Amino acid sequence: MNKWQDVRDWIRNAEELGELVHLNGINPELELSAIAQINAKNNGPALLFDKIKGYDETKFRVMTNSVGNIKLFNMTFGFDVNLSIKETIEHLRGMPNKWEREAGSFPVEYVKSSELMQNVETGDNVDLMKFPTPLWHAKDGGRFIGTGVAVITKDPDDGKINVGSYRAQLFEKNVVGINAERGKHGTMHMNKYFQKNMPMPVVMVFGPDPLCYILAGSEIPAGVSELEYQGAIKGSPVKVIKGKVTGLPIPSNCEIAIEGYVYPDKTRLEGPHGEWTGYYASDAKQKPFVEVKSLYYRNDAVMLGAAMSKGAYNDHAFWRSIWRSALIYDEMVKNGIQGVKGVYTPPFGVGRQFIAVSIKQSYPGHATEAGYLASQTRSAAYMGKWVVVVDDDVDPYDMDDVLWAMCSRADPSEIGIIRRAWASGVDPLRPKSVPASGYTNSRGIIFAVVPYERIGEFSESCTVSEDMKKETFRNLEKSMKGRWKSY
Ligand SMILES: Cc1cc2nc3c(=O)[nH]c(=O)nc-3n(C[C@H](O)[C@H](O)[C@H](O)COP(=O)(O)O)c2cc1C
Ligand SMILES: [Mn+2]
Repeated sequence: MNKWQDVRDWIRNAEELGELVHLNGINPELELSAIAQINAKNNGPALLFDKIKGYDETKFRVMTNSVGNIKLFNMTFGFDVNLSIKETIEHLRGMPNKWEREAGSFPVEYVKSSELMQNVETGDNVDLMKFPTPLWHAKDGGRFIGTGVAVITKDPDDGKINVGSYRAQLFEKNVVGINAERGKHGTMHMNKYFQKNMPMPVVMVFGPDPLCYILAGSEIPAGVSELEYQGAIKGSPVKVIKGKVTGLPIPSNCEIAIEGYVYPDKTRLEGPHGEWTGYYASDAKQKPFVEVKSLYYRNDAVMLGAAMSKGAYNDHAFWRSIWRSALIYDEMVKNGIQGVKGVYTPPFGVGRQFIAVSIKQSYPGHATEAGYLASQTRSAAYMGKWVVVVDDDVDPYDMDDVLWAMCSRADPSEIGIIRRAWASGVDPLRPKSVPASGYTNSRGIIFAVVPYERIGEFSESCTVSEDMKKETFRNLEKSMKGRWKSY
């Protein structure tokens, strides 16, 4: 159960935890993004940019790094905030399946009004330029108002609601971009409307609560509404307001939302925007966009921002890493892999491109089965790159340990290769001559395990024993004046 109900509550909770820092006078052009990126890399606190340079007369704010460390992750999900990364992943296992099953029992609850309606603008009066919208990267094609964004659409055939995070460029006071890639649920909806030659109604939430942001940015299966899924996590339905223009549900606890339409015959030049791979993946392209018909915002509204960058500098690298580790772990166990001791896909791979799997080997071929399967689980299949299989004496949550195992137990000539796997056009390795629609990539499976037939005769590790490490750490931690972070 969450203790917080809306973004303001969430901020208070984060403050009580000592996990929120207020910053004033920051320039929204590049400086804000630089701070957010460095803070992400440091697993820092949530940042609330209160008085933003050039917007002094307004009280609008931007929050970044909302779920960039384990305390904030656990607070956001309503878990015990003292769980470690390993404990959180183990605690989380099984829950996504349960939430998925239960989502249907938590239909949204319609409410008549909320603080979101404190300010309403419609038609020509809609003006998104009032908000301090950051310039995230030096070579971005413009400012992006939708980064920590939740985009709500409805399947025109079965009426199912989807929430996805698709970036939105700020074009004009009432025109924003929508960049949903192929295969995304929002794109599937859009294609259906366009085939019927109908405009697609859309809601964009620029200040969702951090859990809504996580779910919008997570691959929840098609047909499961992320709003109902959030209800299952909370144990109570998400409250929504029925949009006056589109009839779509708008989370009542959010800070800024718009309603509008995307038209089948209209496009604009969108991008480029620095991506999660750490590159400007593509040039500016003609894409559909949203004509905004109404704008709603709370007084002193908080926009939720998310800086895209390389590896661990990404806003979403941390939470995606935890979330996906648990999903892959579950799928491996469900697929019958025995003796799995841990699965971790660390922030530097943005929860996609590097997976460490620890197993207790119990038969020849066990490591091969675990490594190949981990790479092709549903949760890891898209845009993966490396899987490293380690033995159960190696800590998969500690990259020093994983790399040590690679250095000492992996034989590079034994690396497994999977070809023609599910990739994305944003992969910087895609040659320009290959269209995004036809692009696949390959995977490397590194077996950093003692070869099964050599277990028992392989050199023994001379490292101090776990028990003695633990005891020594406990005895001397204080004398070391905080310089010893772990054992
Ligand atoms: C901060 C952030 C930004 C994202 N930007 C985009 C984007 O611009 N386009 C896109 O297709 N996916 C983007 N994603 C990934 C999608 O949100 C993710 O694949 C999600 O599952 C989409 O929802 P859906 O599965 O309901 O389509 C982003 C994710 C995050 C966390
Ligand atoms: Mn979805």
